[in-house]
This record gives sequence, C-alpha cells and structure tokens, in this order.
Amino acid sequence: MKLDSSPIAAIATAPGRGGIGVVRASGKNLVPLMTALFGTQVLKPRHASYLPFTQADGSLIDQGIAIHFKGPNSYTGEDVLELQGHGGPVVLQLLLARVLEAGKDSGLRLAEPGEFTRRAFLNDKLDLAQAEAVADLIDASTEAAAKSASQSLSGAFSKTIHALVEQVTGLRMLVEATLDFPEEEIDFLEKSNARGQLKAVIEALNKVFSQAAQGALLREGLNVVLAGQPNVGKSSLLNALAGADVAIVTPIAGTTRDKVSETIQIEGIPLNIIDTAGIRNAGDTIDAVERIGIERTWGEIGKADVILHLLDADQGPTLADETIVAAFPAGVPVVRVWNKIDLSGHKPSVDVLPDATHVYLSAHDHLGIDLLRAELLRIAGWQQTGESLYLARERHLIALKSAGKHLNIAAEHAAQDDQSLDLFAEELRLAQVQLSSITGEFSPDDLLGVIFSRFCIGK
Ligand SMILES: Nc1nc2c(ncn2[C@@H]2O[C@H](COP(=O)(O)OP(=O)(O)OP(=O)(O)O)[C@@H](O)[C@H]2O)c(=O)[nH]1
Ligand SMILES: [Mg+2]
Repeated sequence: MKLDSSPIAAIATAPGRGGIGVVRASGKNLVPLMTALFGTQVLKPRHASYLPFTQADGSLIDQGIAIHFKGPNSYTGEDVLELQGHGGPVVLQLLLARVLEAGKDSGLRLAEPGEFTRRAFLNDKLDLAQAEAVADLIDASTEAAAKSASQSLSGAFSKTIHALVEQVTGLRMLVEATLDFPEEEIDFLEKSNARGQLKAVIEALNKVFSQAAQGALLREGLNVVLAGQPNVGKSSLLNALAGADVAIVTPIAGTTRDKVSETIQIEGIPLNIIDTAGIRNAGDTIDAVERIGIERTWGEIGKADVILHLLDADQGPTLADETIVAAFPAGVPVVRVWNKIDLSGHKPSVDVLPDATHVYLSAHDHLGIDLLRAELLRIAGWQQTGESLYLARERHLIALKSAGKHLNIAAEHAAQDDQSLDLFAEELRLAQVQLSSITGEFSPDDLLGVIFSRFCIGK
C-alpha cells in the first residue's frame, strides 16, 4: 500500500452537538494551509493558540484553539493541524469547507474513512494490530471491551506477537545455519535443544491464543435468540434478562410480531438478546402479520450463536416443541429453558442431559435467571482467568491458529528419526509469516484496504 501524503482534512469529532468539535488536517507540509488560514501568525508546534477562524473575506466563523503538530511528532507522522471550535454540525461544516478552500492550492482534499490512521500505520506510528485497536476502542460497547482495546492499542498485544516472532526467528536461524553445514545435521536438534525451544514457542502461542479468543468474545459478543411456542414467556424472559420492560407481555398467544432485541452484558461480554414471534403449530390459523413474524423468527434463528428454546414447565414437553427442535439449524448450541416453574413446582436448576442443557426458571418471578446467565457464559467459552485480554479480531485468531498448525507440523518433523530439516525450516517460515500478518509486516494491500475502509471518516 503506497503512502499518499497529499494533504487531507475531515471533521474528527462525532456528528451532532457537543461542547467542542475538531477539524483535523494532515499532510507532508501544512505550512501553505496554515498561511492561508492564519496569514503571518505562526503556530508554534504543540502549543495551543487561541485564534479567530475566519472566511477568506475576513468574516468570522468561530473562535477556537489551533494546534500544529509538526511531523513526525504527530498522530499520522505528518504535519497535523487541529482546529478546535464549537461542536455544532453547521459551524463545523463551515470550518471544514473553509479549510478545504484554504488548502485547495496545495491539493488538500477530504479524507477517506480511516485515512488518518492508515497514514499513522504507513508511517510506522502504529502497527496493524494497534490501528485495529483504535477502531475497536471507539466501537467498544462494554467497559471490559474498552479496557482490552486500549491494552492492544498500547502495543501489549503486538509486543506479545513480536516476542513469538522472535522465538520463531531464533529457531529458524539455528536451522538455516545447520542447513549450510549438512554434516552436522544429524545431531543438530540434540545440540541446540531445538525441540525444547519449539515446545516452548507452541506453549506460548497457545496461551496467547486463549487470551485472544477470550478478548474476541468481548468484541464480538453473542447473538442469543429466544424461540418457542406462543405464550411460553419469551418476552418475559427478555425483560427479566434486560432488567427492563423492553417487550410487551400479555396472556394473548401471538403478542410478539416484530423482533425485539436488547443488548445486555454479562461480565463485560455483550449479548444481543433477540425476542421473536412465537412459533405456531402447523395447523393453527394465523393472520398475515403473525405469519410474517414467524418467518422472521426463523430468519433470526438462522443467525443465532445460541438458541434459547423456551418451554412451559407446567405444561411439559409437547409434540409441537419436537417439531420446532427438529427445524433448528445443526451446530448451533441450544439451551432448553423450562419457564414458569412457579406454576410447575420445579426448583431453579440446571440439568445437563445428552440432548441439551436444561435450565429451569421463572421469568415472571425472577427465579433461576442467574443460572441461565452462567450457562450463557459457559457456552460463550468464557473463563475468568484474571489475566489481561487482547481485544482480538477474527483475523488474528485465524492467523494464530494457522501459525500453531505450522509449528505443530514442524514438531512432527523434528520427532522423526530421519529429520528433514528443509521441511522443518519451511514450517517455521510459514508460522512466522502468519504471526507477522497480525502486526501487518506481511499484509497484502487488499487486506489493509478492507481494514481501514471500516473506520469512520476523520479517524
Ligand atoms: N406464572 C408465570 N407466568 C409467566 C411466566 N413467564 C411468562 N408468564 C406469563 O405468560 C404469558 C405470556 O408471556 P409472554 O412473555 O408474553 O410470552 P411470549 O412467549 O413472549 O408470547 P408470544 O409473544 O405471544 O409468543 C403472560 O401472561 C406472562 O405473564 C412465569 O415465569 N410464570
Ligand atoms: Mg412475546
């Protein structure tokens, strides 16, 4: 990916009203822009200057703070100019238009989404994992997710990955050196304790993987769909989990038509709970609205990470429930939630049976809700380790997994009697390429394009 260092500008603060709002510009040389905006007034780098922001004809747009960060000591590594004015959408648009006009002669244009951060990456201010953490910190939906994102942004995740890369590189150097002296090949693995070193790398990688996998949960969360026959208490359970009256509850079967969803968090993991229209028996007559509602229910079930199949504990299992279960997609975990135990007399409990885990609760009386929460955490794979987590992305997990696979193949080669050092070396190289792709050392342009285009403009 080539660095385009022509000047760019954008509003850097969120749309809407706020106490202050910031227009940011970045480019190799912003002196022409600053001269056009402020005339002979020289902005001392990294100092706040209180100035009038004016139109070309001298009329006032706003008064605010201008800060010039002289490259390379800036977010992007280029010259950066920040104009902090009042945070109204109109005044900021006027200010941005003025900046674009003032910079026209020096080629200033509107920044693309993520372009500031992309420049920071290309100028080695951040590596790829850190750049992704910028977006993740902005998007974090829970406190735990924000904490992990800032951990990654500070470089802790990258540092761990670098340490793994260094270990692999060390091993590769040993092997490559031996390949140059084939007569020593036989006892190379003994002498250098290469097997021991490889084992240590694999262990370290496994640990990073589990920290990253846990962190990914904080980022992605889970889609939890409540499904079952009408009137079993799906909407009541949504309300109990959310701790608020989110969905309408009535004794009328077929109350919920549109999906109702609410994001809750359990130990920092965002769970998107989706309440759906009750699924009727095939023979039941229903109106057009309810039919559409039920179609949507199946649509949501198709996208679920976990299905909570609600049943009436007082009524017990019915044939209709069997039909529903049979239509659930394979491979998605299902929890059988027996609701209304206040009527049936069951105790709140969890029963792990071969077909599924069964949870007994009462949404109405708030009995056993905690058991369900704990079960959801268990399904999510959440383990409270007390260790810091990295807010990893799917891409990181795939790369870590693949690196682990190559290291394990290398270990198999090392275990054989007729050790093939060529193959051993090649697997180490492949593992290193995977690890380095996390921090962006060997990342193809199209991947970089995808990552940065998902940022918001101004970031
Ligand atoms: N006794 C008792 N009644 C409950 C419980 N949960 C729900 N109900 C009642 O069951 C009826 C249906 O509850 P809803 O939450 O609307 O059921 P639903 O599954 O969303 O129904 P639809 O939207 O029609 O598919 C209401 O009258 C609730 O008060 C419970 O745990 N115990
Ligand atoms: Mg409902």
